[in-house]
Amino acid sequence: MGYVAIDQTVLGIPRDVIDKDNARLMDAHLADYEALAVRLARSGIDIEDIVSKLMSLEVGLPSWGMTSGGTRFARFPLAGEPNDVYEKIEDCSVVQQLTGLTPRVSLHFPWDLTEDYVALRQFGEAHGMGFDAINSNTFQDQVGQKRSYKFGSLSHANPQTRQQAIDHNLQCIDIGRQLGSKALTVWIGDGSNFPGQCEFTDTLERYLESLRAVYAELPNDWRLLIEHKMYEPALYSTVIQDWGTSILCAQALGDKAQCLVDLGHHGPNVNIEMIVARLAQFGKLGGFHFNDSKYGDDDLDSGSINPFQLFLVFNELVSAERRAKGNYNPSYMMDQSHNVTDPIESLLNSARAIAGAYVKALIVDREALKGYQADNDVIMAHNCLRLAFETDVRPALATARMRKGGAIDPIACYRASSYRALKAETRVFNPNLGGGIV
Ligand SMILES: [Mn+2]
Repeated sequence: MGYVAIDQTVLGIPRDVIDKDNARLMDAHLADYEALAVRLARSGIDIEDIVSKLMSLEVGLPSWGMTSGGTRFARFPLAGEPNDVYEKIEDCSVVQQLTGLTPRVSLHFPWDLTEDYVALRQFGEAHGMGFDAINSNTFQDQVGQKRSYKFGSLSHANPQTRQQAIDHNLQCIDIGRQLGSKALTVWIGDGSNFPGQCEFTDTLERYLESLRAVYAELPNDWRLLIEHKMYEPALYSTVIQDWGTSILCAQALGDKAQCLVDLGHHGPNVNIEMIVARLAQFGKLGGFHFNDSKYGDDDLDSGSINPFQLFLVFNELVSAERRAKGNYNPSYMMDQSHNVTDPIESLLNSARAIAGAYVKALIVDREALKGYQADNDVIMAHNCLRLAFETDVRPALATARMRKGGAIDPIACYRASSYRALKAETRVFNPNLGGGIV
């Protein structure tokens, strides 16, 4: 597939807006960067190493997170929000322009259906955007669909409904091939609302049989990512409820099947960083959906509620990366959508939180930590993590962003560009007041 150069003239934020905003902040930024460099050098860390590692971090954007769409209850449409997959890619490209961290978008079908995927791919490339994992959707019915998913999809009792869900996943693979995707993420809403509604073993058997049919058609260089979720929309049981069932299915399917961890899809107080470690240890950590939650949702911006948890997750990811010695490539993606902020601003904040957690994990003194652990020096082992977590790494993040053409302060720069207000003048306002997403 030919390389399409990024077309500077189509990008959402004019270059001079970024340059002007960076110039405004530059003196303070350089002083802060120097102070952080000195601080890290005292611990034997070269800030340039950290910045260059950070510059290779890539996190996928959720197409479904580009509209002010989702709670379970209501939408409050935003003037200038995107109406179709092309406009979503324009907005993703703004996040990429300002952060340099998000060069791919993860599409969701049938929500993102369009006519010509070669054209879509070229449009993405011209905007500096590639395509991450394709998400299938068999958790809601579409207009004109023959069979309902009300009582399940890949695990449905009726083989024709299962086949319809299989066919949809195969269609997603076909679209993904045209876009240059390398993964299919399967999350199903299948489960039960009442004890007795489903037989646990039979439904999982049917799910596995269906997924085998999908797996058989997966290109060799693709991954099948199995996403678990403890509850919702099914409120008593879900078929793929936790990482245990997820890894069992991934093992049963084969090497190309791996587990995807969504931070919001666990019971309260579950030690998610430990799940990350376990899946990585057994080669089954395939992907990650970043978000945050206070109670039982999966929609808030990364790091907005529990930044320490995000850091601890990255601490395990960095550990796993070091242990894997080059054989480590989970897909990092964001999965968030609520309805009280401009989604671009929320994604900019999430990108910063994710990058910050990664850098903090990179500066953990792992050798010292191992020594403290060997000596059972609990306080110093814990403080070793705390020291990294409490370090203000924002100047390193800003430097990495700038070196990729982005902004010292992405949100200030975005606001200075009036991007959303300008889009409100040209995009159709669709007062779709329907329910949100799950
Ligand atoms: Mn997710």
